[in-house]
Parts: sequence; C-alpha cells; structure tokens
Amino acid sequence: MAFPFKGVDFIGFDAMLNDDERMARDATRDFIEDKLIPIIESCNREGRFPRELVPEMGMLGLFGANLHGYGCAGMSNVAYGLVMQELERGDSGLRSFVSVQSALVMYPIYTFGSDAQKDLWLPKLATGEALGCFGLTEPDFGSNPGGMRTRAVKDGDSYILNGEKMWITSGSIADVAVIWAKISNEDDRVRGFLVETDRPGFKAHDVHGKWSLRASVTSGLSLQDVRVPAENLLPGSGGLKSPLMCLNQARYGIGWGVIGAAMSCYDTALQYALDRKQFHDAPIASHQLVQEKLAWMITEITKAQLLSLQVGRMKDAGKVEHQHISMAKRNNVWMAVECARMARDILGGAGITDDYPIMRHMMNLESVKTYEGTHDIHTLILGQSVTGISAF
Ligand code: TGC
Ligand code: FAD
Repeated sequence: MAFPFKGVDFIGFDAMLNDDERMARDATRDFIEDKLIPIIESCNREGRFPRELVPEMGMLGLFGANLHGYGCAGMSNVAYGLVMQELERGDSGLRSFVSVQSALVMYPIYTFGSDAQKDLWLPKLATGEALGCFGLTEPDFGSNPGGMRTRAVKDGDSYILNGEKMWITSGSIADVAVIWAKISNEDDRVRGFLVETDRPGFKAHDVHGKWSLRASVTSGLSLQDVRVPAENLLPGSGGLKSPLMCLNQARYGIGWGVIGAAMSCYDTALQYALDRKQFHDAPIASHQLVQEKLAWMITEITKAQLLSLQVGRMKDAGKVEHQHISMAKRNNVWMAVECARMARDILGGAGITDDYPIMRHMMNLESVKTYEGTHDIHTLILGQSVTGISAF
C-alpha cells in the first residue's frame, strides 16, 4: 500500500533548477510512477531485474544522459543527477543498472575509446540495444583495486586476458564488459579492455542469496585465455587513475540517487504518521518523538540536496574535484540509511513488510554504502584531502 509521491521540497529547491533540469526530473518521475512502482515489489521478491523497461529507458535518453553526441541526451550534470534521484526513488537496483551503463561503460568508451570503439558501441548502448558491465573489483581486491591480479598479455595483434572479477553489476546480461587489467609484458600498468561477452573463455555466474539490490543482476566474471583483438584496448586509458575517473562519474550519480531513496522513505513515513492513530485517537504525527524523526529527515534530505546541487554546478563548470564527490557520496548515503531506519521505526510493524517500500530501500542502501568506495574509504579520501596525509 504505497502512498502516491508528491515530491519533497522544503526550502524552494525547485526554484534553484532551470526548466531543462525540472523537465528531465519530471519525465523520469512519471516513468518510475507508471512503469516501475507497480512491479518493483514483485521484482524484489522474485530477485528479478525488470529488463522489459530497458527500451523505454533508452527512448527517454536515460543512458549516458550527460554525454554528448552518439544519440546521448547531452543533459547537464545537474539534470543527470535529478534523473538518478528519481530512478533511485523507485529502486537502487534500477539506478545501479543505469549508473553502470552510463558512468562505468559509456563514459570510459567516450573518454578513453578510439573513434571506431565510440562509433561501434555508444549508439547502441544509448538506446539499450546493447548492455554493458564494468569489471574492476576482484575477489581479493575490493577497496584496493590497485592490487588486481587480472592480467593481459600482448600476443601478436591480440591480447590474452586471464583473471576473476567479483560483484559485477549486470555481469551476466552484458554484451560488452569493460575489463581492467595489467599488461604483463608491457609496463604492468592498469589498462581498460572492451571484451565482448560471447568470446570463448568469458564466463559470468550470478550471485544468489542477496538480501540487497534484489532487482539488480550481480555476477562474478571469469576470464580464461580470452583473446581480444588489440583494437579492443581502450587507447586513452593508462594507470589506476582511469578506472577511478569512471568511479567519479558513478559516485556523483549515487550522491543524487540516494536522495531519492531517502525521499521515498520520508514521504511514506510522513503520510503514515498522519494517518495512523495511537493513544487518545490522535495521529502518531502529533507525538513529539515522531515529529523529531520527521524533522531530522527533512533537514538531512534538504542538506543533501544542497550539497549535491553545488557539486553538480561545480561539475557543470568543470571545477569539481574527486574529494567533493566523495563528500556527497559519503554523506548522502549515510543520510539515506538513517532516514530508512527512522522511517521504518515510524511505521512500526507495518514497516517490515513490502506493503511499503522502506525495508527494500533499507536493504538496498546497505550495498550502496559499500560499493563505489565504502563509507570508510570515502572518510579516508576526505581525510587525505584536508590533511595531505594518506591513511590507507
Ligand atoms: P592512489 O595512488 O591514491 O591513486 C592512483 C592514481 O589515481 C589518482 N586518483 C584519482 N583520479 C581520479 N579520480 C579519483 N577519485 C582518484 N583517486 C586517486 C591519483 O592521483 C593517482 O594518480 P597518478 O597520476 O599519481 O597515478 O591509489 P590507491 O591505490 O592508493 O587507491 C586509492 C583509493 C583507495 C582511493 C582507491 O583505490 C579507491 O577509490 N578505492 C575504492 C574502490 C572502489 O570504489 N571500487 C568501486 C568498484 S565499481 C562499483 O562498485 C560499481 S557499483 C555499481 C553502481 O555504481 O551502481
Ligand atoms: P573490502 O575492501 O574487503 O572492505 C571490507 C571492510 O574493510 C569495509 O568496511 C572497508 O571500509 C574496510 N576497509 C578496507 N580497507 C580499509 C582501510 N584502508 N582502512 C579502513 N577500513 C578499510 N565492483 C565492480 O568493479 N563493478 C561493479 O559493477 C560492482 N557492483 C557491485 C554491486 C554490488 C551489489 C556490490 C555489493 C558490490 C559491487 N562492486 C562492484 C564491488 C564494490 O565496489 C566493492 O564491494 C567495494 O569496493 C568494497 O570491496 P569489498 O567488498 O572487497 O570490501
């Protein structure tokens, strides 16, 4: 029994947006209301990614939305962020899928790819005709991807790749994987490769038993003597800095996305509190302790909106640095996790069922807190930024 969503705007945030930004947000909001909300709880129960929504998301320009040309929408970074917010108000799994397709697959091709790679892949990734995944994390190297063991070896006009990747969003549904590997017989630097997933030696196996991001596909990848032509190397990539640049794009989107999950939890809790009566036939919203929780939530959501908007304006002006994005990712995910817990509390027992979206958001946000750099890794990135001392 989800309540209809009316939007969350306490301090006239809308007035800080331009028409294009509001239009992008509202179009995505309508899509989520009409197409995702009616099916998301059953997708979550079944552990099913709603793949049938991909073509319409392509038509709406949601893939690679802040890139220009190749059929991409060319939105501002603020508009892109608002799209992420609306997607994640629906479900973090759908936002994850779009983050990976856009920030972790299309962005590296756009930024490090040859003209031929861009022409081949970007138009079909933009429509959703092709799907992608991003393989950086390995079973033994999560927070510390620089230690990766995946290797490429140059062999004539090809590279041969060997290694294991873990926790890869969309791994088993992808047509192309962006695989990060060190080239053994060159300078051992991290480089990016485009690996078509039907190549011999490439296997993806899904992670089962997840209590989080159940509407998203998460896979392990195995590469055993996978041969790719030398032109599949992303020529502009070089060093760990290259995948970290992709992570900046995705982390920026997460900073906005989780505001959507928090809004969904807050809005549900507010409407429930006004409706539910306990003691003297009064709504629980009349109790001071319930009001304290709602006041905390709306304050933190508002602060998160302002932080993401400023980071987005800086990104649009070409002035953002990775530590700014870390602050938004770290703060906003923490804020959303806390909102989900408080909102669940306000709903009492009803809060644990999937009649309401809160528990699903809460479970999803546990992954969001961990992926794209854990909360604590972003603490250390901020610590390094302000002290100049690395504590990793
Ligand atoms: P370090 O020596 O600090 O840096 C190596 C080079 O990279 C530069 N750099 C960055 N450049 C761009 N953006 C950033 N955010 C950067 N951070 C560092 C740095 O200046 C250096 O450049 P250069 O020119 O000197 O070579 O590297 P380190 O090995 O000490 O590691 C740093 C650390 C811990 C911050 C980094 O490894 C890290 O961020 N770890 C977290 C790993 C992570 O976030 N993985 C995410 C995997 S993908 C994913 O989770 C997808 S989830 C699905 C979804 O999005 O929905
Ligand atoms: P670890 O690195 O083992 O960390 C475990 C704990 O140790 C954490 O609390 C961490 O903060 C702490 N820790 C580690 N190092 C330090 C330190 N120096 N100081 C203090 N504390 C420390 N990866 C991809 O490449 N592509 C994807 O598409 C992708 N999708 C994902 C989807 C899901 C659902 C999940 C859960 C993960 C995904 N990941 C993906 C992987 C994700 O980025 C990693 O899980 C994350 O980087 C953390 O790595 P880890 O799980 O190995 O944890």
